[in-house]
Amino acid sequence: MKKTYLLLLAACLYAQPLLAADITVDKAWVRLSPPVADSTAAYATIHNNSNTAITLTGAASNIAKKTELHSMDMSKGTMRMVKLDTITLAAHDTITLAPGKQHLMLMGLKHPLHAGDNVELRLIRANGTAIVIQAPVRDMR
Ligand SMILES: [Cu+2]
Repeated sequence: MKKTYLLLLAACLYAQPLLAADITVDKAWVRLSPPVADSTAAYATIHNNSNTAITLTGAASNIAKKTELHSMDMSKGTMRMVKLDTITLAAHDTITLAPGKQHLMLMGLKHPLHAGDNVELRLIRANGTAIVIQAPVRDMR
């Protein structure tokens, strides 16, 4: 019993740098696109755990030639995608990248995706550092 507790404690201590990260990302996933499509979107929930605002200035992925921050905009009755230069998370803010909302746009896919693949996504911060995420490909049809 005591041994288990100590192991758990060790695991917690080991994990602390991760927990202390100012940005954490969960529920990341990439939409499975039709084989003919050369772009797709990725979604995630991003938490700012810090006391200061954090600005994301871009994104990247190893499977796409270009990855952009996008939002959806309704104008003249038409929904269209708009490229965002930045996404800012206020202190202790959480933003949800989701279908029909803000998302990461993966353009120029280097190879067709398959459900269950793991895709590496990088969120680039204004200070030049990147948050690296692994996101599974999901078939939402
Ligand atoms: Cu888009």
